[in-house]
Amino acid sequence: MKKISVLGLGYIGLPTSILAAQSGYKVLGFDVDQDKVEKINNGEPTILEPEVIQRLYQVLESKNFSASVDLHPAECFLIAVPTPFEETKTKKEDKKADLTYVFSAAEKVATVLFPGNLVILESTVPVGTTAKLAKILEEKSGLKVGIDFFVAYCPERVLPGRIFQELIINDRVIGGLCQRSAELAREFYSKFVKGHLTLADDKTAEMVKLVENSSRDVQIAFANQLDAMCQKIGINPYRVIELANKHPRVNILNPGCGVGGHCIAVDPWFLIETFPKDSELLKTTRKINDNKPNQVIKDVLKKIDAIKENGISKPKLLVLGLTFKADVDDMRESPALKIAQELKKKKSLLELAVCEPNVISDSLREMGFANIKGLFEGVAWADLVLILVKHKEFYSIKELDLKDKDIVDYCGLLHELDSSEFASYLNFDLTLRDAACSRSSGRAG
Ligand code: SAJ
Repeated sequence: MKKISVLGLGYIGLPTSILAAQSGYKVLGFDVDQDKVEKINNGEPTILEPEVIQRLYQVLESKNFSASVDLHPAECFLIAVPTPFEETKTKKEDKKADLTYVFSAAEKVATVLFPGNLVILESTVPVGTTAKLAKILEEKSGLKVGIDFFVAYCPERVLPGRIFQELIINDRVIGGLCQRSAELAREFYSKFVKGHLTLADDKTAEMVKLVENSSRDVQIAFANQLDAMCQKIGINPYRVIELANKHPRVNILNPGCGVGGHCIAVDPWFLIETFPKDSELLKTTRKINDNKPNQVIKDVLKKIDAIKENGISKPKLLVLGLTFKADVDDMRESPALKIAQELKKKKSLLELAVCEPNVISDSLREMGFANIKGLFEGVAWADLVLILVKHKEFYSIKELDLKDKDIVDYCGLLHELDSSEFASYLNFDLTLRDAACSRSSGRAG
């Protein structure tokens, strides 16, 4: 295999194209977006990710990679297009995968499919989609899968912010429609993946991807419920988790302000769609995690009321972090953003400022955040500090004078800063613990 075509030049397709090109393949990246294609060919990456600029420049220079809005024949086609929810479905329980992009990519590939070709699907999809994709390829090309051409499913597992590293080192599962399909896909990936490549069937690989993200969702929901329980009795949930995790077979995740991004909050729905009767736990999980931002808003408004009772007529609220998780610039589906936007509407109750070091101020202003502050200036200004995302920049909050500030921490930053011997002692000393709770709504530890 020498000539590869990658369909969809987004967060997965572009870095995968670049790595494949760096490992010696001739890669043609295909995308329907002319503007994106032009930018990429000019060396301007359309995703924000460490290493992408240098690597893109290198593969354009070596002429191993170029992007196009036309698809040409190749030996291997890799499909990495988005699979959002169907737009028409409005009811929460009705969320279904929209496979339009996957199937139109298959139709496109069928027009240039030749005997001996391999087609790999990487997009996250409901179980059974790879087989449907193979059917479309057969119908539109007149060729036979497993005889004339080969089809495999190989889900990605990368974390934004570490995409290149993880594309190289992570183990992967390859689900072939037949043994030969899986083996050919392994041959393709083995040129640039150092992690172990395990072969399976297509349905198993599809299930593995959905189960990975769903299990994380369930675990976060458990942490979020545990958080609610601890708040009710005034103990520190992060401390409880830290201590419980000292058990050799316990590994509880962290409570947060909600679950954002395009994966964890989406993929469980693809299982619910296929297995409506066997997914009670997943439905409950989605409900708990989706409701967490509302819970945060309620808590903050209570805190605002308490501050008002102490004589400040319009408390100043500083929100730390707006992205969907720490140290990324991605605000799509961000619970922190949702919380800040809702609180911004409460103009008669509070004055709001935001601090988000990963996003340029112009973008924040476009979203309607007029009051943008740096960490030091913002903390000095605020009566109440709401920590929603654990960005590395926020760790320097420890250098600031917080004694007259109210702080509500929804990501465990203060607990991390405080996990000294003294903080551990707090949990055994009720007087000290209560003092800590009154300063930080029981969250600082
Ligand atoms: N979160 C918590 N508590 C935690 C961990 C995460 O509240 O203990 C929240 C985050 O703040 C964020 C959301 O969950 O809002 C999701 O963040 P994440 O870091 O768990 O995951 P993603 O969406 O960035 O990436 C996930 C990863 N999947 C798993 O860890 C099982 C990644 O490996 C996948 O490649 C990616 O989904 C994907 O593309 O499917």
